[in-house]
Amino acid sequence: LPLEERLKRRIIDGERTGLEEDLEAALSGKSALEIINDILLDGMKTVGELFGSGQMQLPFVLQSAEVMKQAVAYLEPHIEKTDDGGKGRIVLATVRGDVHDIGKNLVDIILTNNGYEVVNIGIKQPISAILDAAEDSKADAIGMSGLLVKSTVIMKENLEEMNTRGVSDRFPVLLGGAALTRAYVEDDLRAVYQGEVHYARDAFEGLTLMERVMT
Ligand code: B1M
Repeated sequence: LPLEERLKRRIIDGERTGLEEDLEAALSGKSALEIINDILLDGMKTVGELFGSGQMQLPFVLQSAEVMKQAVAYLEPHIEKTDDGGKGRIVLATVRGDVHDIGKNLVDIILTNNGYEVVNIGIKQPISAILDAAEDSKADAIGMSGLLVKSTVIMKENLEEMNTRGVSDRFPVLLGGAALTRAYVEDDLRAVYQGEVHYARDAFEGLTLMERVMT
């Protein structure tokens, strides 16, 4: 198989032998971010389709996710960094009940490499833990990720809880994850939240939004 197809296949098959050699070879023609976006994420998309249609079982999805994480970890030092640190601080979490963290961790990498401080508190985080982290770190914004349909409901509940606690004017919120839609965030959730809430389709839009929130 040609290199790009082979890399995509490694994600789909959860095959890590020879992964680093292929990534190294790919780096001579593409940037690390291009490899992630154009090849690896395409592989994860196929995994999602195969799983969704019943052609792939969960343990294999997990293997694919592990190879994806390994590939991103290998590429991370090759991702372009800016020198200007301290542009702002964001708490990032995957919401309560949801374990998906590959997208959230990509957002972490992109923001960190572009001068933001990211307090990444992990997966399955209830709103109380997210708010504790935001208070403790004096965050400028809160980012929530979630891939399950039920996570979109939890995000709504979280925003309502933030209204109730009276912190909505202090914490602009960025939301992302495969089950969300722009319309749901910009129509439904904006009607709920008393502060600023934005939808990020991908990690790069997350960066653009963080830049906007900080100005
Ligand atoms: Co799960 N899973 N999974 N899964 N999984 C999905 C989400 C699913 C759509 C698959 C499917 O059916 N086709 C489906 C959800 C269906 C639904 O809710 N209606 C599903 C399911 C059902 C489940 C389980 C319930 C399965 C089960 O147990 N029977 C279970 C849930 C467990 C739980 O959460 N409680 C489960 C478990 C798992 C694994 C553990 C095996 C594994 C996750 C491993 C891990 O993350 N450490 C896994 C995986 C890998 C997937 C798919 C195949 C791939 C997800 C992924 O990593 N994509 C996924 C299929 C899909 O998404 N279509 C699926 C790559 C990643 C980079 O994309 O996270 O979307 P994503 O991030 C994007 C953007 O969304 C955005 O930026 C990224 C790109 O730049 N973004 C943000 C994300 N967060 C952001 C935050 C921001 C800004 C942008 O600012 C804050």
